[in-house]
Amino acid sequence: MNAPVMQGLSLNTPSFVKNPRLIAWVADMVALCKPKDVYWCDGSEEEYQRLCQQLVDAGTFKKLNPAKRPNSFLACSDPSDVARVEDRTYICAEKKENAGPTNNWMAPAEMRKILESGQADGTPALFDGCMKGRTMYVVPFSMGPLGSHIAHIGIELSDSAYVAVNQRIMTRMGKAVYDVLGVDGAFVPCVHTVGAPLAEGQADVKWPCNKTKYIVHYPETREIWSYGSGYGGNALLGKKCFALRIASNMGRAASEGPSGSPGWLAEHMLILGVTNPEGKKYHVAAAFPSACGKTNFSMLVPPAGFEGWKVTTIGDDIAWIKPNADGKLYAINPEAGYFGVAPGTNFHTNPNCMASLDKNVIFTNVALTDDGDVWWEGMEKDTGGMPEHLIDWQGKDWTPAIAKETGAKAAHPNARFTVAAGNNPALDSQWDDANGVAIDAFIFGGRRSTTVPLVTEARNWTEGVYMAATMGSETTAAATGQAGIVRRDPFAMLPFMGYNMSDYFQHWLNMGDKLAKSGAKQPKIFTTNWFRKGDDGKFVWPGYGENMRVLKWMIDRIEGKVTGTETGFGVAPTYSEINWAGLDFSQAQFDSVTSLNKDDWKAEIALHTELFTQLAYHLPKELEETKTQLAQRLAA
Ligand code: SAT
Ligand code: MN
Repeated sequence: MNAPVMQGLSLNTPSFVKNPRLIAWVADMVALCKPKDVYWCDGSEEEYQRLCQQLVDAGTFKKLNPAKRPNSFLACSDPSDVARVEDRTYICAEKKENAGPTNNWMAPAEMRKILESGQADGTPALFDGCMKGRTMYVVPFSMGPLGSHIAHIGIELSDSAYVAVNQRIMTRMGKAVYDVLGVDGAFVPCVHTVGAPLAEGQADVKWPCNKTKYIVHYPETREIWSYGSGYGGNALLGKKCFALRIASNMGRAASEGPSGSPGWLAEHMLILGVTNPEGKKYHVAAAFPSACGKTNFSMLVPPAGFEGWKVTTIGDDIAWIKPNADGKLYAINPEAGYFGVAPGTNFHTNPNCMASLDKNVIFTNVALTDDGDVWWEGMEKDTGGMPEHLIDWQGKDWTPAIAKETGAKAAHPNARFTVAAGNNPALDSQWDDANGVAIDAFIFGGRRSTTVPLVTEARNWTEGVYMAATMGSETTAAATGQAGIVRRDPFAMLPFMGYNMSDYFQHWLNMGDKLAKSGAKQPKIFTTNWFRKGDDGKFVWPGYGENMRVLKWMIDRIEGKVTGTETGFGVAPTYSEINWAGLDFSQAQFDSVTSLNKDDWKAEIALHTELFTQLAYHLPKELEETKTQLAQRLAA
């Protein structure tokens, strides 16, 4: 194939790229972004090593001591670029109402002027020349097993080698994607720039980025444009941008044609397998907001008292879920790796995760030990003490004395690891199954220090959708902004919803209807809250592996072994229905995490009303009705 030549720059299109639409798009983006060259990633190990070495030479990566952490690297970002930027994230639907009241919106034509074509007052487009002096990496990736009927392809163009190497871990990235794409296959175009063009001879910095940031989605044309950040979900565009914001649009659109198809769901959910001592296996998908323990739950090690039980990981962050011909919902993990929160992870909270991190890892914004290894807050629980000296994530000296005096954290609270799923000792044998796994139950869990009980089961699908829709959660360090503020986070999707939230609730209700009509057993829907605090301000529920006790109660409900007890807010376990073997947890403690306080619930329902007022456009009437019933029950 002849390589098109743009402004004297050859695209160097490799012979394995055969898709004219892709080649034309890359040529257009080269003309706009004006990189110094174009590099087509093939996803090979040799390429990964070469790019990592390049990042080491540039000072972005530090190679960790191979005797401690083989083939692993530490990147420390610019202190201004440490988390997702929700206030800079846009859903540019043609109509504002289709982005809905929970998303930032701008008309696509206006946004295109800012990003691509320049504004009326002469302000140049942000992407015009944004990659000057840098290489444009062409990163082909599949979200989901290559060729799976549930999977989709994306191509990310990025001027960050950090993005290219992270994408190799986080997605099925490389040459084989082009075979699936073929001559006329579809892909989601994703353009990413750190927004830091280099003038001739200008020295680079370790973590280039721009204080102006735009994370932009065009749902109708299914494009992603990201400007100014190199961090996480802002830059690894397969993750939240594609697998949630764009994919949620794709899944709903699939339900709208004349085919009568129910479409599919793109959810902020882990997927786990749980096998009981008799060898019977169930699959659970669970939605919790960012940095609320999805990775830990998906890798859970059953505690003492649960001999013979096994939990295995299919995914830790995102699920694509589609009804099959048998009427059941099947889920795949569209990702191939974990981009998990490091602080708080240790051999007590998540031993499988710690084992996953012993080699082949990219760490971002953790601290460096004097012997060339990594450290983060929480590790002292494993070693029985703080290290004497570290280099913190900002490159400064850190000692316990400095920390005490200044409050300085060695690792940023949103510090992350990037690691391949294959490193996980608890990886489910079906994690890569192109058909996915049949889901038996959904869990929706917020982070609430009060009000919401440890666990309840929705009495029916609609009540489950209501519970998910009205979920509240305290904010975490995963997004910029103040942590610890309670906000409504429907389905843990608030920052990731690609269209109008109420239409999404409707899509879930429709999905439930279609499942019921097909005669299939609908998955049960549960809510959890691991985070209730006592009068002393401490968490009452021990969490982590002990969450197995709640998970087993759910399985017992599925198997009809326990009846639970009706409460104002769903069906809850009685104390005696939980297996307490190996844990000292009193009835009084149990009551304190399961009690429903009338005044708290009056205030809570008022917040649901506030949410429904905000979401009034297209709000399903079933949810209003469910609210009325719940309010009556909770007041009784
Ligand atoms: O969006 S990130 O990938 O940066 C992490 C998260 O918020 O879940
Ligand atoms: Mn997440």
